Amino acid sequence: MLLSCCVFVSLMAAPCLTAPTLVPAGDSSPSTEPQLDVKRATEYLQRYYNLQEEPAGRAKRSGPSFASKVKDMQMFFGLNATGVLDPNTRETMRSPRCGVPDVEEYSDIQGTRWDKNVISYSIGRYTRDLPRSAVDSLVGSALGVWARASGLTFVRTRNRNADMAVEFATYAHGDLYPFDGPGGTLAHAFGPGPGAGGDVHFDDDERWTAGETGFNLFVVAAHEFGHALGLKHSRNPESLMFPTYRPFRSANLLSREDVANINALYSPVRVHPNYFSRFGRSSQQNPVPSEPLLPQLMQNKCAVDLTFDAVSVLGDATFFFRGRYLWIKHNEQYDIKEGPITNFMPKIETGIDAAFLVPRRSTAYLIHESMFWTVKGSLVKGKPRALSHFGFPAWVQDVDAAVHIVKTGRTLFFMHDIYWSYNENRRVMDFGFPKYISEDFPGINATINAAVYKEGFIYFFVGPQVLKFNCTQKQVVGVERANSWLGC
Ligand SMILES: *[C@@H]1O[C@H](CO)[C@@H](O)[C@H](O)[C@H]1NC(C)=O
Ligand SMILES: *[C@@H]1O[C@H](CO)[C@@H](O)[C@H](O)[C@H]1NC(C)=O
Ligand SMILES: *[C@@H]1O[C@H](CO)[C@@H](O)[C@H](O)[C@H]1NC(C)=O
Ligand SMILES: [Ca+2]
Ligand SMILES: [Zn+2]
Ligand SMILES: [Zn+2]
Repeated sequence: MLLSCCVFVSLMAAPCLTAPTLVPAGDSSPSTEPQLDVKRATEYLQRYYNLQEEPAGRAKRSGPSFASKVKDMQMFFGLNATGVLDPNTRETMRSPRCGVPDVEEYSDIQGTRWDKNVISYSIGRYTRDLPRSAVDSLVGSALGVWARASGLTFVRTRNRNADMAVEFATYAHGDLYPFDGPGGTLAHAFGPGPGAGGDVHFDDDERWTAGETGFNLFVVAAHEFGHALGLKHSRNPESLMFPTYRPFRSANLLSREDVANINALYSPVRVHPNYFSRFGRSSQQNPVPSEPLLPQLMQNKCAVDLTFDAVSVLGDATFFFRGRYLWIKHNEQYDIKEGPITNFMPKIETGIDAAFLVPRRSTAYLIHESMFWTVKGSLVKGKPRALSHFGFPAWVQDVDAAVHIVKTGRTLFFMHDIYWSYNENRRVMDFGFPKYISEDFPGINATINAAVYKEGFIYFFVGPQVLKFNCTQKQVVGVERANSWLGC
């Protein structure tokens, strides 16, 4: 596992902590350097510049390889490549920085990336420096920096097997890279991969803050997540991926170089959706035929395995969509109207994947792939609009189901095993989404075809079944056949 340790390390301890050696200004001769500086410089170069340990018993640490590694380091930081520990070099070595090496052996991992665009993360052990909610929010914001630049989507999970497990730890903490107490290494991260891959560790001996004192968790986390996504250190001091810690950055954090590098790994424009849900691909119970069912084809609403694509209340009736066919059941009447969708809504010549009603606006929304129609009463208004209107990442080009929860003013959009929450009052996606469906709706563990909210319950149409879900109890409280809703 490759450690992308972005430890903002000052190998020389931060000045306020210890100042064991006064470095004589202007002294740049290796033979007169204080021993402590040489020792620390050696550790620094071993850690970040692949300086090999000298054979045991050799006291001098100033062979040609030492000098050439000093030069490597000086070139990385844009210093004069003198090969000696001049004051600028020592000062740079003292700067808090990321623990991930600057040179690699890493060249062979160039291009290491996640082979998916939905990446899960978990937050394990927290720090006591900040309230948990603040840690959650700063970590979420740090991921948002990369989500905006890359089109990647990050989903929080309580599962320990998350792709990127975040935790705070001190000294030895179960990997080969023990932390070093206050100062020095601030955090480190592993590049994409199974197991420890993608994991991010913060040194809890640092003082983590949300502001300008101590170390700003948002900034350090954003840098570490860069490594967890596969990025290496940059020589550009303007870049977030520069190895040393700098608290003040522009609002966006990312330099043009950072954006170019993440885009080189993950195309920001969706070309092929590459989403593998935890349900597995076989759980798609109702694949939409590429050439939809013939509209004129009568459907047997009482077939045992009948499934729906979308179900929504519209006005005083409930609409059931399947392919290009529609059943309409009036709340107060026994008879059911049915026929091709175009019979009722001439503008809609496709199937409907998801539908929801916002009663406050007396408006329903009918979604087909990446477009949606707005329906008032039973009248389709204007032209279809892009699903991205709701604030989805670019790769989301369809949803499985949607439901509006009157009580909270939220619309939930379900896709495979994740869901988003949209605030209809503020008309923005809620922070912290998407989330895994199974974590908030235990018992719903297969692709949701359709969902309806009625009298405090969400009814999930999953294949030929309807699961009645009590949101307070957070559990399925009943199961019925989907077409029992059509009186079968
Ligand atoms: C590099 O060396 C030149 C000449 O010795 C000096 O003027 C300059 O300040 C040095 N630059 C750095 C970054 O140390
Ligand atoms: C869903 O969960 C139930 C009970 O937890 C289980 O019996 C069923 O096999 C699961 N279905 C899938 C598709 O995982
Ligand atoms: C859901 O369950 C809770 C707790 O059992 C109960 O108080 C509540 O009435 C149920 N919700 C609905 C809408 O019935
Ligand atoms: Ca440290
Ligand atoms: Zn780093
Ligand atoms: Zn670690």
